[in-house]
Amino acid sequence: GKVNVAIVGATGAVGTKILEKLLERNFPSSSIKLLASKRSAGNEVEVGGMQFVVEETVPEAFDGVDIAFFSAGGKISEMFAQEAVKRGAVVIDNTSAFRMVEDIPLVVPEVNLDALRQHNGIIANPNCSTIQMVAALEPIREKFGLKRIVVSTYQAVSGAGAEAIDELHAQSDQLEGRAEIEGKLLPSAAGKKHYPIAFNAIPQIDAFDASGYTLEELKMMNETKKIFNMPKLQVSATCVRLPIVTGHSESLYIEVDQENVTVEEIRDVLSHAKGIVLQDDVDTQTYPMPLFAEGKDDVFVGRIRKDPDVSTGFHLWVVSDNLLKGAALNSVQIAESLVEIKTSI
Ligand code: A2P
Ligand code: 11C
Repeated sequence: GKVNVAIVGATGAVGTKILEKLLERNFPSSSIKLLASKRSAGNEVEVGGMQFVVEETVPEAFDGVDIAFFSAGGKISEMFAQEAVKRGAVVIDNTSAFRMVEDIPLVVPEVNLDALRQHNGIIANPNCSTIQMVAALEPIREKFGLKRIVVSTYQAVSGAGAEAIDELHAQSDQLEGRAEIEGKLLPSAAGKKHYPIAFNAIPQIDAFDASGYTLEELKMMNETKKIFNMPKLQVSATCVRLPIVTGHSESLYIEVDQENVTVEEIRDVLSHAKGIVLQDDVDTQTYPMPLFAEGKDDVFVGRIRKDPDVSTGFHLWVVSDNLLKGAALNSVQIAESLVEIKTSI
């Protein structure tokens, strides 16, 4: 049967991409309802020659909905996700609201598709930085085992939403008087202090925890253990915001279980993995960059090197469009998998 879909946060940076991906991939929907705040209710949206009218997110909006994508922030998910489930929808939540709840699956289809088979109506989509990292590491983990990850990220502003994109553009337009550029939103909208992002690198994404890590860093650490189902995996993250519109980059140091693994063997497993594109040839200066990953579905991997000191250690550079595989595409792939599972039983 056909599926009635709703997108909560449909006017946002990720919501817009969810609609685009549903249409582009011919998702078997019979209707798509665009939901946002009261402010946008009544606005018309045109995508792929189709007209949509945005509606306010209210409990009754979920009547008759089969799959509801949520990407309007954790608070909205907390307010409406259970409501949507009560009215018969399966929720695919792109916020951090439910990711670490024990009986809620946290899914990257290439990694842990089986986790989808048992759910109570809510499925969580991981953080964008987590998704591209686990997608790149899964083929390596499967073949050689994985003991440790140390990751540093170089994250684009679109991860912080449409307003952060506007802020980067506005600050970039002030090239001349850069000393006076004033941050209003980043690094964390809810925080007390703001710094300019144009011409800067901010080593803070989201708020700080008592441990000294930021919430973004803790998400990467905790979500990775849950997705891999490896509570003992050693993971540490440093997350940095850069003046890039779209495309998160990550420098990964990993230690595998198996001894004597070669760079060639790692390249080989990655080159055969679905959704991964190897861009690794220093002779031709071929390596992933966010500018060229924007708008693409894949996770790009390059700069693969053996650590000079640790025999099981390797370094990699991983780049992906944070709004696509990091968010909208992964959510739509979860929905496609749900439809497939349902029709196969
Ligand atoms: P709106 O455009 O009406 O404010 P982003 O992640 O790019 O910042 O987008 C946030 C998304 O969440 C937007 O679609 C925004 O809609 C939506 N949103 C914000 N507040 C609410 C709310 N109270 N109810 C429903 N959606 C909301
Ligand atoms: C960023 N990764 O780039 C964050 C945004 O947990 O879904 C995603 C927040 C989340 O700012």
